Amino acid sequence: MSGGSRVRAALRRLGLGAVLGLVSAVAALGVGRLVAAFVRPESAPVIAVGNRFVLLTPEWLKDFAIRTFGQQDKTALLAGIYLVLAGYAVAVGVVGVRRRWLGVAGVAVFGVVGALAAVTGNAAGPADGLPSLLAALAGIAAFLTLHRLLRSGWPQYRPRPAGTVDGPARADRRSVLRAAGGAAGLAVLGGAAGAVGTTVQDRRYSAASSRASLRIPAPAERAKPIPAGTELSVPGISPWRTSNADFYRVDTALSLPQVPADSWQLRVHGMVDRPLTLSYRELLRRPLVERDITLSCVSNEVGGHLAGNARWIGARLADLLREAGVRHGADQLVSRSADGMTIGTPVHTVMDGRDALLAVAMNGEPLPIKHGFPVRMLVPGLYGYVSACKWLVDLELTTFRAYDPYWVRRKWSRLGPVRTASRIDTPKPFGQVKPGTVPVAGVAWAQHRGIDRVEVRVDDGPWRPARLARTVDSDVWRQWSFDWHGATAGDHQLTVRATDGTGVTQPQTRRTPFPRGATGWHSIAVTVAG
Ligand SMILES: Nc1nc2c(c(=O)[nH]1)N[C@H]1C(S)=C(S)[C@@H](COP(=O)(O)O)O[C@H]1N2
Ligand SMILES: [Mo]
Repeated sequence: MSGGSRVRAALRRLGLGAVLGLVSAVAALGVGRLVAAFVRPESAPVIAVGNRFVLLTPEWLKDFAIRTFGQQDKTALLAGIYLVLAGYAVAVGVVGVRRRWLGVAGVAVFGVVGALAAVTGNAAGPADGLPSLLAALAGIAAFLTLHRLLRSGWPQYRPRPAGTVDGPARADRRSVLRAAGGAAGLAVLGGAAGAVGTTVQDRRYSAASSRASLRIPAPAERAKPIPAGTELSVPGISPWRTSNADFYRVDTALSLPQVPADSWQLRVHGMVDRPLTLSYRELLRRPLVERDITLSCVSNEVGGHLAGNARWIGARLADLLREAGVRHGADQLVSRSADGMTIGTPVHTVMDGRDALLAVAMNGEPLPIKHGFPVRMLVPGLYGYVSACKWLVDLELTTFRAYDPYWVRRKWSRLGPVRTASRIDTPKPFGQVKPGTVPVAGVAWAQHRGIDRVEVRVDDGPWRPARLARTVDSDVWRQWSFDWHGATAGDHQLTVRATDGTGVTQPQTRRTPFPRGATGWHSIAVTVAG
């Protein structure tokens, strides 16, 4: 064979292999999705592998993903999985063009990996392996079908008796058309299976209709009135109340747990005198309170946006625990979610009179699905990872000695009181401002201790007090503003620091979010126009 024809042969094999592999993959994934719709959405091969990946991801990689992709980290992970899968499919196809059994083995390996990921996932059962296994069978069937068509179109890939060499590499037109038609047909079939699966899954699993048909009763106790002057009108400052659309989202769920309200149950058990089970109706019949509470994430970097303030409606958690009768010695409340998350909260923070809630509404609507529908926990003053379990289904009274929840097993701190934080919202980092008086403003939070003072510093100048907005109570963040007078042309640095209600000022020392929350002052560079 000449050099040119060898390259052509290699390219042809690559092309045919890619079609063979990718079409088999589409068939497999489509069937996997379809079967998963009848088992459990989390059992679909790609979702199962993704969830497994999230569970196994070391903290540094997760940190990198959140820093690089931010709130898009899940999209990035799924895109990564699809890319790897596509590469694998092409490789299996290219090898499989010549060696059929290797192609079959390649698809089988995909099925086994998917099935293993699925059955070892959170809250998984043996049936979770089914979608991946049936997906692999469909992939193998597609592979063999297309393989036969390809071999009749391209005779050079037919098995040859030992000792013979490649015959003339002429593809006959009719067989080539048949092969192309077969590939297109199989891809369409796979895509259709996937589409039907998605539709069925939305019907069978979506909590959207349950959420849409709900009415949250008026709370027995309204939120405290918001004093005039709580919200400042400086352009560019974070709104005092964060809309549901803008509220940050942090969780490990690749596919959102779908828990219809009428099938929701909460079990309260463990170190209690009277274990109990609560339905959603029973929960709504309890006296509901409405509260403004700021929630923030331990993974928030200095100056970051993983914090928000919302108006919640919920039942008091302390009352419920009192009814169950917390036994002496129970110091950890472990909450579990429908997707198998475990979160550990110090019992005394729930019982000490603060507004620890089983929340059902957020900013005037039933909890959005991504924020934990139908019920989530909230404990003012604690980071979300030790308090704010979404899609809550189980509460167990236990001890810190007896049990390490999800994040603690990943070496995050057992206790997660929020650290005092302050952020400059305006001007924007590296922004351009006009000389003269520059409005500087932002928010500061130290939930349950409150914010007593915010100070701003220009370059290495003295700390000057910012104006503090009024506040409802210590569980919500506080807006602040500062007029920077006499801003002169050139590059400058603005720095903010806050002092909490106990008189402690934010330390300058920069610490990473891991393992107990970031510290340090938020500082931005701005240019004053000449
Ligand atoms: N089920 C479940 N609940 C969860 C989490 C999670 O991963 N799964 N993450 C927690 C973390 S780390 C935070 S900061 C808050 C974020 O709540 P939000 O997404 O409503 O802002 O949810 C908490 N509750
Ligand atoms: Mo978090």
